[in-house]
Amino acid sequence: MKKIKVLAAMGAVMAILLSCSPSGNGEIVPANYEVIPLPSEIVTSEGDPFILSRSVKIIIPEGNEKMRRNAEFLAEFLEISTGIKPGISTGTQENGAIVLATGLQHPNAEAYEMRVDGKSITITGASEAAVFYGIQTLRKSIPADGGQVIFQPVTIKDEPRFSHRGMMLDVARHFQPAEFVKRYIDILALHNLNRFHWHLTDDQGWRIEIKAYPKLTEVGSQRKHTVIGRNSGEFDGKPHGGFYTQDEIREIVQYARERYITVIPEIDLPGHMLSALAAYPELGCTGGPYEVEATWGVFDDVLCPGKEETFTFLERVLSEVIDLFPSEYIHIGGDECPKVRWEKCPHCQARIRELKLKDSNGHTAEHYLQSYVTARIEKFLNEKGRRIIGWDEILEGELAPNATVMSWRGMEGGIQAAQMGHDVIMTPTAYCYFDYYQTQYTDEEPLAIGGYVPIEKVYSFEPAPGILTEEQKAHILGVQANLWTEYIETAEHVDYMVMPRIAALAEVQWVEPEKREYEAFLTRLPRLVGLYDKLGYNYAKHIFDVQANMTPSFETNSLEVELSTIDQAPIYYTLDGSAPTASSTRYDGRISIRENVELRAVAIRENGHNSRILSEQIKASKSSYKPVSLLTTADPTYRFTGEGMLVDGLYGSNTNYKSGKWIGFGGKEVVAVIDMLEPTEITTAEIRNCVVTGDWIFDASEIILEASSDNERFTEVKRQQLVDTNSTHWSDIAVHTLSFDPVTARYYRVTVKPTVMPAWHPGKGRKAYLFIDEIALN
Ligand code: NAG
Repeated sequence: MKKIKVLAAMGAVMAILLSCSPSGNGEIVPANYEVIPLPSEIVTSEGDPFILSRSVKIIIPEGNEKMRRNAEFLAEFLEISTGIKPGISTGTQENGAIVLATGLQHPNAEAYEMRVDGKSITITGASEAAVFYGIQTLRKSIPADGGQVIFQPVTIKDEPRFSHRGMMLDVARHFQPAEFVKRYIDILALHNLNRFHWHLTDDQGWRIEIKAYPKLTEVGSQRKHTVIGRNSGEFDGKPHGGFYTQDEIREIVQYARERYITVIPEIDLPGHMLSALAAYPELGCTGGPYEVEATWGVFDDVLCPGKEETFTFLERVLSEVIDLFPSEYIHIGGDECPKVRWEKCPHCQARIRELKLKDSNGHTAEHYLQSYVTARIEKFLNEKGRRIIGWDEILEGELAPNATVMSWRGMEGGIQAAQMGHDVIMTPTAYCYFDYYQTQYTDEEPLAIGGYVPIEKVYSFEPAPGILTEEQKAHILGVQANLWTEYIETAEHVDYMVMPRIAALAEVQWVEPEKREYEAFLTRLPRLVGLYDKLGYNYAKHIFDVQANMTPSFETNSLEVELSTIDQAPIYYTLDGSAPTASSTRYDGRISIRENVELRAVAIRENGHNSRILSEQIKASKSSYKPVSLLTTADPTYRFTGEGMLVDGLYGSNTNYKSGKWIGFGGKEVVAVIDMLEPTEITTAEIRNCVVTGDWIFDASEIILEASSDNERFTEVKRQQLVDTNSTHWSDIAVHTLSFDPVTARYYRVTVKPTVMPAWHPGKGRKAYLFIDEIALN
């Protein structure tokens, strides 16, 4: 691909430009075709550029409504960015026109070509949808802040990698009005997404009008209040509710369709159904009473599949759903359905006997009962010409014959389903959960569910893992990200969680992996961000922050710190905790740290868009930056950068155990040996555990410190037993300091043992996870 060159012909066209410049300032701004998502092929050439003048027209084929709408979109987009609103006409090509056409012969219906020469811009698509993507490319190639745009001659050939390019929105936890949903669809369209997964029902609210069951919205769409924070036990005292009428839904489906986005509705069943149970308690195993849930989590009361009326209910609801949504796919949820009620329910047990369901292959009869529900609903929908998507729990028991699996708890479900010949949509939490934090500095963030999915992580996602054969990979229909809204109430907050991570998602969905390069993506991003500004979107600004790459070096025995910004803005820093300013030390290479310091850094920009201040407290101990080896292995998901994290002098500041500061071990002891390089006297050992018992992460049960001069024979220095006296869930950072008479040795071995989970906990009798951030010997 050739880089765009500054045109030699620029001077020659200057005079014409000045006369037709909309802003009158005559500033010439060349279009840049390297937009997000990056087109497959961009070949620029020499020659006269195309000049966007006030007289420009958009020409479309006659009698094609979709193409007329495409032209209207283009006219509107051009007006937003340049102030020029082209007229639209049908017929043959004229000089100075933008020509939109279908008829491109291409196996991919979403493929388009865009050609620019001195006379015209032509976008030819394999379908109207494809033309729309060409329009988006054209629109995004124009700088958002106006000026006189000139287009260098180019031939762009472009097609998406995946056919399912989705984004989910949960309107159950927090309802959003129809206008909001349309705005969300606009954001998807800007990024070339083509599937809007609409999570319409959940424990905390039923949001879709169903004529056959009016109480679903009368009762199920309203909750009396909402818990404050993360299930604090205190409530806000404000009723919350809302739903979409069928007319509104039709309008939204049409709005999305005009933007070539298919709306996939989700009715989450048989779990996450408390809002429906509150309205129709007879559909639950116990008969209720139930309430629309006001806290977050997974709840034991679910639909009763022992009763035939549950199926009548589901079929009637789904019949109305399919009348409203033309999508071939209907999402039927299937996630997080506890089986405790079914185990005790006479109706469910009778159904289990009737169907001769048995515990087998590691699944209980009740898991097979959920498979029965899924298969029965699938059959119902298949007969109506529709197909189902379910969360990866539908693999537990027996997978319904034609189901598509949405893999969220990792990639494994998706891999397994693809290997079984089923279609898959990848949406693993570690890359695709946009309700997770996007920075490690969570103290300054709006409250989120936890987790850590920075934009770089999203960008690094490869949805078709190498262990699949080519044939199996063909079952990966695509990728989507999910926005669950337990902690997200406003449009501004939605914007903030979605953008710019959706830009990274868009490239994962559209661009072939060999063309995906994070550094290059970052150079494209500021121009898209310019458009966000223009459109009034409240995107997250972390990308403009100072990035710190901090690695303990066992060669220099120091913490090597590298600072950077995406736009190479100058960075200034201090090490004494004072606020950095333009008169502080300017960063010009790596910083080596061996002592206790507070690093603070800021990027200063001419346009005033300075970064937020990065602050890192570095607490060096005698063991910091000394070679450490782990004799047990960390959990692959929570290993992050590995054993060096134990001696990097960096501490997790809160109980967000996915922040990359904590290293996690699954139900096994941690054994680490630190080589102090020379005999070193110590009198204390401090070990910190992150505890979140709700996530099966407990404090240690025992810590043992041993010393050795040869790394072979160790003698015990200190052993400390820890007893957890809590009888309910808790989360905190537990700090353990072992003190002892001075001991001198070169090698120290630290063993941290996990707890066996207590009787009050669902994981009782099993060994808990252990998370540690540092071993400090002093
Ligand atoms: C999961 C739940 C969802 C919740 C979300 C928060 C799925 C399929 N299920 O526990 O209801 O809102 O995580 O990240 O994601």
